Amino acid sequence: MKKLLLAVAVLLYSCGPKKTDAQLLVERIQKIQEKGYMFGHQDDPFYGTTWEWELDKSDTRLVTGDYPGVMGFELGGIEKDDAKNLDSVPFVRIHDEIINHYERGGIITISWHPRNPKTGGTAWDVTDRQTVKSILPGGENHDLFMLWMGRMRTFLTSLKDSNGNQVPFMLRPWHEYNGSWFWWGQRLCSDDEFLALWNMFQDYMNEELKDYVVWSFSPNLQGNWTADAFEKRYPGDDRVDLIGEDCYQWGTEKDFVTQSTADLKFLSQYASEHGKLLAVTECGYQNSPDPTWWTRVLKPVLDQFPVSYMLCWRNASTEHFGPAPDLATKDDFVKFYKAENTLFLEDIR
Ligand code: BMA
Repeated sequence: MKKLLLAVAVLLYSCGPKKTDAQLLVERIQKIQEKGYMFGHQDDPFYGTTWEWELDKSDTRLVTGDYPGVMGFELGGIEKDDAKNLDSVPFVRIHDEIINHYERGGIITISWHPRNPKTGGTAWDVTDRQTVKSILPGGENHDLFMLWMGRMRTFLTSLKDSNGNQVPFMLRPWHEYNGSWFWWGQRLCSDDEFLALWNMFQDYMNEELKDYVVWSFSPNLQGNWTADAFEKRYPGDDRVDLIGEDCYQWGTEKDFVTQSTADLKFLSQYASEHGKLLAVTECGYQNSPDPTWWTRVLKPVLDQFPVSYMLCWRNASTEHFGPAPDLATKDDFVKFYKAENTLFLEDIR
């Protein structure tokens, strides 16, 4: 009898729907978010303000002693089979650092700034308003773009940990679409074309990666969202796991605080009503001109909302956004790091 009960229990257990790695990642982020928000940094392991390409180095760790919870990686260039991405990072290195961060317990987010498939220019080439249309089914560049997406997918499916298991990650395509500086931007395609682009890309990636991708929908700072405006290019609840926004301070502190507070108010409400995660998918104040920006400007905005992570952009030789040991923002960043609700790698594993 005991054996029979056990067998029934095992059977019932194994019949229950098994959660995918993507669902488990969403649940992990939800749980983390109850404690605060993770700090993220783009290209953290590749270069900083005082070093380049060394192994096992990180500006975040040089300042705080810990790694970011989230690391962001960029795949622009993979579409052409380039050896290095558009920021000169070798794809083999990107591959290895994604796995390193995953294996140390961190979370990965991936962006893609593919070249303009119609003009051959960069992602920022906005000279042709037919680019999106031209890559949709029936368009003259559809086959080319299928090839580009194929190369992207081949890279993504090569992300296996040392046990041979696929690494789950957040994928954040077509970001800042509400601006008009990328070929997929607001004035470069219609709402229907944008949605068709999102769906085509997502469906293609999902053919092989459905169980491993947390889909991140990420407009740029808007300042005046309405549900109507937001929903025009929102792919739908069945297609999005996380709603985020790229929130940089480009102008005055007052504008940044007013606009990001307004947007996060709208987005947090939308995300909560639709059961989605919320994040600040990119942020920063270029070249760190304000030594107390982290705790005096950014933190009070973030603290008001259920943000799961914020990711500051890269520390390149041409521009930097994150913490670094040689910057006047260093002490303030340590203060930010020490706050209860800012979470780094050790806080999430
Ligand atoms: C932008 C800048 C560029 C970079 C691109 C992709 O915001 O940092 O220099 O090439 O992101 O990483």
